[in-house]
Amino acid sequence: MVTRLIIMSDSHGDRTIVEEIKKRYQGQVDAIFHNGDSELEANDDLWNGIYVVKGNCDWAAFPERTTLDIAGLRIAQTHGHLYGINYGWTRLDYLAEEVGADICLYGHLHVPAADMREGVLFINPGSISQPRGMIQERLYAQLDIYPDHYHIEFLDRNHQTYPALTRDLKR
Ligand SMILES: [Mn+2]
Repeated sequence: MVTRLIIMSDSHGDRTIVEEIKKRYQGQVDAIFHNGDSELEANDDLWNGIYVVKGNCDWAAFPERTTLDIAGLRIAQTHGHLYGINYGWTRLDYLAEEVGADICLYGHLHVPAADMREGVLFINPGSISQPRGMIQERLYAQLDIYPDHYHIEFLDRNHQTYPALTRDLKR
């Protein structure tokens, strides 16, 4: 059995794409995540079925981080600004260690990334609305969890894979 997670972030007021991704995947995957900076209300029905955290641009009362156990793995989720991700890994590494995370989901940088660090998989899905840096594509991430490895793809707003970013990482 493969466990599949859908991860998005930094939609910055673009409610339509969040709703579209939710409609596409709800009931089809094991969990859907939004890593903050939605700039939407916390009581929006949209969030039923999405794990969401608070970004630096959010005013609504989202949690600053979540922890979720799924398929025998512990997933930590936070936007990243409170853990200094602009400046390095130290504090996010410490969060992952503190909560015993196998997977740590974050955002904030608007740059897609998948990194295995000290046995923890860190995923930034990039921004679904406002990309920054070298890859000027609006993206979200799909993580497939196999018994021995992770398969990560990043998809664009037309749900097409951005092949250069596809990764297989040993668990
Ligand atoms: Mn942002």
